[in-house]
Amino acid sequence: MLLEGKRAIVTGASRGIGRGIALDFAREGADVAINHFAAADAAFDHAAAESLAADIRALGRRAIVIEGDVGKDDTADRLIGATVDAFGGLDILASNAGICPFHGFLDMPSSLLRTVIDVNLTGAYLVAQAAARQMVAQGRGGAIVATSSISALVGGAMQTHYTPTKAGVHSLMQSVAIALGRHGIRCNSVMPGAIATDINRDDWSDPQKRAYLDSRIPLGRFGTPEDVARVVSFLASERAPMSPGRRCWSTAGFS
Ligand code: NAD
Ligand code: RM4
Repeated sequence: MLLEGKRAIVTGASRGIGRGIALDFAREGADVAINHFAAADAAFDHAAAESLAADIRALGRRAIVIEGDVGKDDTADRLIGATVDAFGGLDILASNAGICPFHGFLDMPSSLLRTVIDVNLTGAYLVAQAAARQMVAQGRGGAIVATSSISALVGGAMQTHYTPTKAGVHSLMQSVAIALGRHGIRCNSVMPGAIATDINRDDWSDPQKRAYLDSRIPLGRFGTPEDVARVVSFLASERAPMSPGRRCWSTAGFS
């Protein structure tokens, strides 16, 4: 197992890619704190997080659920505090929470722009900072892996609020890798291509759109959360001892 005895936080873990990461961490031997937040569908999202926690416990690992919007100032400290209380420390952060409410550019409301930046970029910053403070205090190093996106490199007409946050997440990992290297904390981002989750359900649930999108992907299919999770587990593990912040991984090969 790659992560035996490690204590991890995964943000945005109730569904999609985060759920895949949390499950893979547990399969690899880690205890997992599950963060999630969905104001519009809170009960459904919470039930999904609790069922993930049950799946992780069934694998013989510890799991806790911490609901909270990563874009709010007090969430990061609460998340790290609850994890340390439950597991006795923190070794790995998978900073994965993100939203992409597709919208055109010319009529983008500034409130939507600010919400996406708050969750995707400010949230990633605050959680990485709080996690790093804990890891530095423990003095045993650690690993931070953030979910960026291939969209950070190629853009998207309906994602003008989103793609700059994903470029920012990648840049954040490059900078914190430099800031934290002296503490033995490795920081990376992954840049997934198209992964079939709730975030893009409108694309892949329409058969015509799906066929078009599949045909544009060299491997001929959307990626899965597990495709991304395996890369994140590797980067979080001691098998990636010299991987500070300069690696980009695209799982679905989007062009
Ligand atoms: P998803 O909609 O399936 O899941 C989103 C998760 O984030 C849920 O667990 C939800 O509870 C959580 N969340 C939403 N807002 C939150 C907030 N304010 N605070 C805390 N948690 C919050 O989406 P997904 O596709 O799994 O996306 C996960 C990450 O992967 C995002 O950062 C997204 O940008 C990135 N990504 C997705 C794709 C893709 O094709 N699906 C590709 C590249 C990158
Ligand atoms: C991702 C990537 C995917 C898109 C999601 C919403 O970063 O661009 O293709 O479906 O965002």
